[in-house]
Amino acid sequence: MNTMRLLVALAFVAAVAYAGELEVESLHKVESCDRRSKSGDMLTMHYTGTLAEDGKKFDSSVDRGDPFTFQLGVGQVIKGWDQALVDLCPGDKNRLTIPPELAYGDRGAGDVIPPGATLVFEVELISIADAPPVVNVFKQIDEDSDEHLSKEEVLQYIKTQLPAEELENGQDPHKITEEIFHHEDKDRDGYISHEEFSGPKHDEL
Ligand SMILES: [Ca+2]
Repeated sequence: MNTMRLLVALAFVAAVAYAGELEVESLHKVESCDRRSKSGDMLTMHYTGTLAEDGKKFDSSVDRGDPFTFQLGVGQVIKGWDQALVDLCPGDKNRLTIPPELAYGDRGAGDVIPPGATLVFEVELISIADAPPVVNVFKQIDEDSDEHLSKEEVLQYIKTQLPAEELENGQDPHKITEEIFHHEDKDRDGYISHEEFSGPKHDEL
C-alpha cells in the first residue's frame, strides 16, 4: 500500500479530528439527483485514506486509478463508511473523520493502520447501482420441487455451472457431487434437505 505523506490536508485534519465521533464535512455537494445512496445499494467510489495523527496516506483508489465498488450497509466496509455514505448524490465529495471504534479499532490493520487510529477519508461517490438479486440456489437445483436435492439434481446443476474448459481440464462433476454430498447430506440419507443445504436458499423478501 501507498504510504506517501499527504501534506495538503494535515492542518485541517488536526482541526476537525476529535475522539469518538464520526464527522462528515462536505467538499462538494451536488444540488439534486435522481437517486441518493441508501443501504443495500452498490456504490462505486473514489477514496483516499489518511491517518488523522500524521496525515500519512495509507490507501487511495485515486492513485490506483481504479474506483472501488461495494455494497452499502452490509458490513463489507468499515462501520464509519456504512454510516457516512448514505443519502449522497453521485458527484458528492465528503471528508470523513472516522474514530477507531467505527474503523479498525484497537487492532488496527496490517502494517499501515496502527491500533486505535482515527482515519480520514476523502470520498467521492461516482455512481449508484442496484445490488444483484440474491439467487435461491436451492430452488434452482431442486428440479422437481420436492424440497430435497437428489444426487442426480446436484449433478445436473454442476454440469450446467462448470465451464467447458474446466471439464476439459479434468474437473469431474461426479466427484464434485460426491464432495458436496459429503459436506451437505448430514444425515446421510442420500438427499440434501432444505434444512441441510448451506448455500443460498431463500427468495428475497
Ligand atoms: Ca439428507
